[in-house]
Amino acid sequence: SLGSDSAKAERMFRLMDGFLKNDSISLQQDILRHVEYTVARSRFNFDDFEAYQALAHSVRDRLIERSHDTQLYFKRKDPKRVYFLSFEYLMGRSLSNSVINLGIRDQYADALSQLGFEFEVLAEQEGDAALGNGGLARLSACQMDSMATLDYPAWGYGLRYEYGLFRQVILDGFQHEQPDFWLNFGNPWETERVHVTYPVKFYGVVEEENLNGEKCNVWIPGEVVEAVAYDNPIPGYGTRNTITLRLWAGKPSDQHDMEAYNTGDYINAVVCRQKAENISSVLYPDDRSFQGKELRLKQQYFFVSASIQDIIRRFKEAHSNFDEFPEKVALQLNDTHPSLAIAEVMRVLVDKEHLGWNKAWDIACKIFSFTIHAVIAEGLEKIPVDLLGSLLPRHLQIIYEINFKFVEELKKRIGLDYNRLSRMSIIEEGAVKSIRMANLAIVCSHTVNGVSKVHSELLKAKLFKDFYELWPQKFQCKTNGVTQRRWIVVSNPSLCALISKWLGTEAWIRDVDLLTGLRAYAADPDLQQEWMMVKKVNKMRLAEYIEAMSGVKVSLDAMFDVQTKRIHEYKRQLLNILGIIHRYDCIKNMEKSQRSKVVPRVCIIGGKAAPGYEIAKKIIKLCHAVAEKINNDTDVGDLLKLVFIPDYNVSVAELVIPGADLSQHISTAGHEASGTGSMKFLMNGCLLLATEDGSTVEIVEEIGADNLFLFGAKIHEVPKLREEVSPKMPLQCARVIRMVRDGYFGFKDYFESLCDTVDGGKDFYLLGSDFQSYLEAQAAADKAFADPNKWTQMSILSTAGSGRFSSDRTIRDYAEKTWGIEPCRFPSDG
Ligand code: OAK
Repeated sequence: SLGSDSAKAERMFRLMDGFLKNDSISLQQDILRHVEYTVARSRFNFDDFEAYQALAHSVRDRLIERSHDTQLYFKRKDPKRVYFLSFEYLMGRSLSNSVINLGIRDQYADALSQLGFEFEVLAEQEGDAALGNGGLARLSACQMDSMATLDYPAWGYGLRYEYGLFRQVILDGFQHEQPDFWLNFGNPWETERVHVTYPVKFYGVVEEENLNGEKCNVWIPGEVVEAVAYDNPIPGYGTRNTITLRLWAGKPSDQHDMEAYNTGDYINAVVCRQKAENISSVLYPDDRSFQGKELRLKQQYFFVSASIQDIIRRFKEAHSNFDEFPEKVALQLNDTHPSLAIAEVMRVLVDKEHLGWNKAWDIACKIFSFTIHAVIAEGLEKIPVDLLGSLLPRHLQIIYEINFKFVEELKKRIGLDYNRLSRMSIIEEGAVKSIRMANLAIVCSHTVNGVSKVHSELLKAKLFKDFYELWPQKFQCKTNGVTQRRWIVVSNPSLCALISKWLGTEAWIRDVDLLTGLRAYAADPDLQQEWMMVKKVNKMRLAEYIEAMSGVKVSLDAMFDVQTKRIHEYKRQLLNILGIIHRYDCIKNMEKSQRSKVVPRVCIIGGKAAPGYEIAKKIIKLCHAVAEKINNDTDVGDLLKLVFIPDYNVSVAELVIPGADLSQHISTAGHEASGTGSMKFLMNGCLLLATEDGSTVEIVEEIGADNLFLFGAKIHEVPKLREEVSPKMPLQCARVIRMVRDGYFGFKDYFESLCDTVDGGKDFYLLGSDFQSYLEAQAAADKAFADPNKWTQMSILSTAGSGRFSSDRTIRDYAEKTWGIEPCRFPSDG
């Protein structure tokens, strides 16, 4: 007999021969075993993709071991946990990142080469997990990596979209969207937890019932959908801790369907079951403009309800008294998208746990924190009351109740200032009565964070001024950061090795402040020489990719000037293109003898436009039309090339960023909440050409204004410039716009409305007034590039100053100042 539990465990451990081993033979055996039994191919005959699948499964086995250890350890220690609720995650590929964080990349590379495969080639087989749009979503992914690495007891929650962000296909220079059915070939990283499912209710009515003499609300739903958990392991670097990103998928609920079957309409009942899966089927591709769509609201509640049920179940496993809830649980709202969680927590505590309103509210106010990633009021989510009332009738009542109590309290504090009361109310009156999700989040959260210093100040001075005056202590700043594991170690192995060599340690991979140690060698000719070599190799890799994608051959001696990010008017890709036209025009009009003085450039632009964003799509087309003209002009040759990189995503970014000499972050001041792309370029020793917006202001503090190229109006100057009745259009800007209007690049009529945004009298994004200063910054960049040693020194100083922009710093700050959690490290270095 097996006897006691520990004897049982001991025997099982022996039967499995301990943990998986990481020597070369064991890894080879594991990979072949997965070829034969998981992928079900013969181990004598399998291709690169099948080899990748087998490899991924063998890595997954190791991740699962660690994630079991971590969860058991958390369970035993029962620390306060943070639950990170985000509607979007841009994870990209997982293979390289996982083996690097597990510390067994070289062992795998060796094992594969013994089998006749190359690690890098197999890693290329993996598709991106693109369950998000842009900055906010990639930030969530970076922060998960930091939470795991810093041993925080954290969980990520999100939605398992079957279709991620659309694939961008360019036809004749126009963007077309194609579905990204990323699960087509299976997803080796996830584990479906068939037993971790929760019913999620929708529609129906609320009835008052009498429970032991007390009135109580009972929600009788009209539809129930089951949420099933898919767990994705997130390994930390230099630790055994492996945390979990739990994504929910929709699944038909048997409970609800019984009735349909009983009515005899079998076929219809089966067809209806399919509807459940639709909830998690597709990611909305608009990253800013908000539309009050029912499916979107359904997605939000579905994800929130399943997550809250899961969190409460875990709490109840170890505790019976909800007074302890705030000591054990922190809930982080990543923007307003998950803020229905507030109403849901209240519903569960009041209607199901019968805690009473005041006690429930007291608990809710202690657990929620909220981070906002937007700058302008128009982008904030507003849910029409009618929509919410029909989909979630009980939640609407709860939000009304929260608002009623809040407004009553407010009246006591500020008196009957009706304008202010109506601005602060969670309910917006008007043609379409709606719920202001940001107001709901602020009222309940103990902390409201901005994502850069200037953004946090803007929130206090503008967007949430009224709330700041009421609750100044709630408002904090957590400047964004990115993970150096993904953005240097995985994507730029040569730079990684060079940094470790000169610092004499790899410790910077966990302790990124050590990068400042590079400052001492910034002028060292040997380091500079090696640094340039690394950049050259990365430029070569990028040049090959550009040629393969666009057929354009580019010179490695040229400055690679990159602007890759979502296409938005405020990000001003149009300013970049107008600047390129100006450069082209100058070269064309130059004496031939002068041309040798021109610093050659390869201008690279990439990014997706939201499918319904017409102006952004025109910017993409203009880029292609200009590229067509320039790249085929023999007068210009290698002095200027323009390429658009299609379908920009995380894995393309990993290739582009290390190969960039210069990158542009040129939003109209006051529009970019933070910007995180700039941080990735900075880490990779790329010089920035930027406006003083978002986190650039802090980058300047770190590396000094001499080490980047700043230009343009400052935040406080923008309102005044906008007020000018007819904005000044400098001659040079007017001239390039005229070229577009005159059809120099074709598509005359099509570009008309695009030109109007600049010279049509409004120029809201101030391209005209910033144009001159933009050209000056570009000229300064040319001048610096012409002196390779100077440039390389600036490049080294950029990397050396990038430590503050690691998500490790951001996450430590959140843990200490917002969530009140501590590391909980599995006691082994394994
Ligand atoms: C997406 C959807 C709704 C609201 C905001 C976003 C978003 O992606 N915002 C971006 O978040 C990044 C991370 O904080 C910031 O760096 C960007 O400036 C901001 O635009």
